[in-house]
Amino acid sequence: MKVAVVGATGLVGSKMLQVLTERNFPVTELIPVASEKSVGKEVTFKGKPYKVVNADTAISMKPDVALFSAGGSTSLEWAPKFAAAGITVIDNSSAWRMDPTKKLVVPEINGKTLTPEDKIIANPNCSTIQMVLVLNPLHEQYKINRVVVSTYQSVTGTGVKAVDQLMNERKGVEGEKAYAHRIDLNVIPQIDVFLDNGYTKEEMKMVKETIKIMGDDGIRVTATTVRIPVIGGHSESVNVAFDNEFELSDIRSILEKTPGVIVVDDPSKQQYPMPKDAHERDEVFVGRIRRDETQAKTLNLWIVADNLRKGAATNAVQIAEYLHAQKWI
Ligand code: 11C
Repeated sequence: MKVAVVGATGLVGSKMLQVLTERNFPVTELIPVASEKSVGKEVTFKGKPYKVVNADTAISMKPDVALFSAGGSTSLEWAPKFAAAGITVIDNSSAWRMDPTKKLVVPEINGKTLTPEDKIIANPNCSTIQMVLVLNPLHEQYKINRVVVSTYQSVTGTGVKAVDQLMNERKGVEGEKAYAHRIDLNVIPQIDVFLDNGYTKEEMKMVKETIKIMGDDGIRVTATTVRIPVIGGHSESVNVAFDNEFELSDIRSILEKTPGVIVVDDPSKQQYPMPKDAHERDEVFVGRIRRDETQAKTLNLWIVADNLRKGAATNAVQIAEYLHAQKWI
């Protein structure tokens, strides 16, 4: 299969190449695509060098599928052109997520809603993916009515410039800044831009994407998203109110049986999920499972995942795997 990766030189794009290799996706030819300033550079995939091309050239090379991670404006401009040429696009930007004509997919939850007619498929935001993977099986059993989430997000969610800012600050070296504030030895309660309602765009992504993926607008979500000086993954403190009563032991066993989720929850051994352990793993880790003692039918959870993997590249490749298994690509 010919696979184009649009934004191949970015953090998520490089992770897509790594995940395609690790999962043995049947790539016969890789088409790395990037902005004009990277055209002609080489990208190594499975030990072979591939020249970076621009989007026009990529379309003329007729890939079967294109994984996009080059930002919203590139997706808005180019995804329809790829789709019009018959190429299925799996888009990691926010450009198409809330478009009612496009599916927003976490394969384990709503992969089955896909059809061969879906030519632009949206990959959700990283902080949403890891939360819904854990919440969905609990919603099916107990019906969630409200979620209060606070995130602790890795600088890798911003990109290479933010990782450089953190490392430069740590070494005391001057350099380019990705954030308006110092990030090392600090916490920034702002991810993406502020909207008119006082929430950030990242917070509202968690609200709206959760409802769309889980297919239930009765789930009310309120979020505070925070950047912390960490690299391995995003962490989330999640308070979940259900319509129905639950037993903690049942919650644990539902989560233990959920594909892609690993329960790490042994307070007696100080075991709980942490970004350093989730780093470079495809699974979503959940722990600190306990009742909210202030309110009936309410649960507290701590959820951690590598935002570049299940939060981005792995989820996109899993969508491609699903399409391939259906023989649609
Ligand atoms: C962050 N969640 O950690 C963002 C990055 O809509 O795909 C991903 C943004 C998106 O900064």
